[in-house]
Amino acid sequence: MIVATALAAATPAAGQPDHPQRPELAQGVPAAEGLPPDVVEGRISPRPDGARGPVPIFIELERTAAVDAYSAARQAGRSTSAARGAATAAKEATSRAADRVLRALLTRDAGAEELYRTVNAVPGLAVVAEPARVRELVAMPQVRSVSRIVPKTLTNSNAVQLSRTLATWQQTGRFGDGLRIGIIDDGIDYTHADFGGPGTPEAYDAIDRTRIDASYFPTAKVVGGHDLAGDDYDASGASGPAALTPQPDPNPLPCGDHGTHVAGTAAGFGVNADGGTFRGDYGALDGVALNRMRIGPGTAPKALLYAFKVFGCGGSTTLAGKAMDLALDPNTDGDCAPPGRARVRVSRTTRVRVSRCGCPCTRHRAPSPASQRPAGCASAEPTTRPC
Ligand SMILES: [Ca+2]
Ligand SMILES: [Ca+2]
Repeated sequence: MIVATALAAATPAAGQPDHPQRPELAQGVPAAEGLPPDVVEGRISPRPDGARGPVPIFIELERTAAVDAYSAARQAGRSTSAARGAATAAKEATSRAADRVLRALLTRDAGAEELYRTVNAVPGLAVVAEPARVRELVAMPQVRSVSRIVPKTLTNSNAVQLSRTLATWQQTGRFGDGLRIGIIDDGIDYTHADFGGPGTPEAYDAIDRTRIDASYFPTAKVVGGHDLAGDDYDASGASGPAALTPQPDPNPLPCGDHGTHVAGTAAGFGVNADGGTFRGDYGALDGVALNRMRIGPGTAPKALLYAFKVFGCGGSTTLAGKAMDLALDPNTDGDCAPPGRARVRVSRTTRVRVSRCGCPCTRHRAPSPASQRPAGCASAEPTTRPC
């Protein structure tokens, strides 16, 4: 099993209405409003040509970036102090150029406003202005280029393109089949459509958070897990002394959506534009199809998930170590390899590889007794594949 931990502050509650047009759908991952495919594939910045303003525009300046000035000084054998001085001089030169360009812009467009300046990576000036007036500035020697600033939105539909996962799927035909991923976080909303659930707040709200309802959990995607914390748990002390004591239960349904987002990024099926679970061929997807999806697939969409809930509904946790221990044997039957293939890193130097047939994991080269081997395991399996 691959164990993913993401111990960050929990984000707003799952199960809340998530889309103005589809209030009946549950939220867990931000809705997808993908970038145009040509922008993603070719890194093409839309030009200000044809845009009607005022719009946000970045004016790249014909000056030296501070980081380049610093690096050049160091490579020339100058001291760090001298390099800092070179960087400072570069910043000041950029600022003077920005002042001059901004004054020129304001004489053409009195309503133009400065958004910010950049000096370290790319010397530039960001403004909100009429595009036609900004284009006139390219005649100035201080201006290298102008380009529209593309507003960014919270989305994940392009993630598998930007990470080249889509190309890998198409080249290898592998989608995470046979892998299991343990999510150590604030739980996984297994009712979410990204995991094949109903995808409605009603389903989320109907569940007793302290017990297992077999009609909802485990699922074909979220195949196991445990709530090590209980909803009232908070290790920070801010919620009072009673909250310091975990109240474990078998149901890892989360209060927030952090673990759900992490799980979706790892192994979510993806959600179609109509809110339904994507059941198609991942290898046949392209940028256009991904952009149409409400939630893009995870990078290993056919992997299975385990939810190890270590947070309450707020605060902090000290239970991650317990979760990592449990991840080796989620169903606590002493067999650390559920059927399938698993790989667990248990220390910096020891890698445990468990055979595909699910033979008992052993830390030694001695063969496992036949009585401990699941039916179908080759008798020599543990000896030829020591943990
Ligand atoms: Ca619970
Ligand atoms: Ca087990």
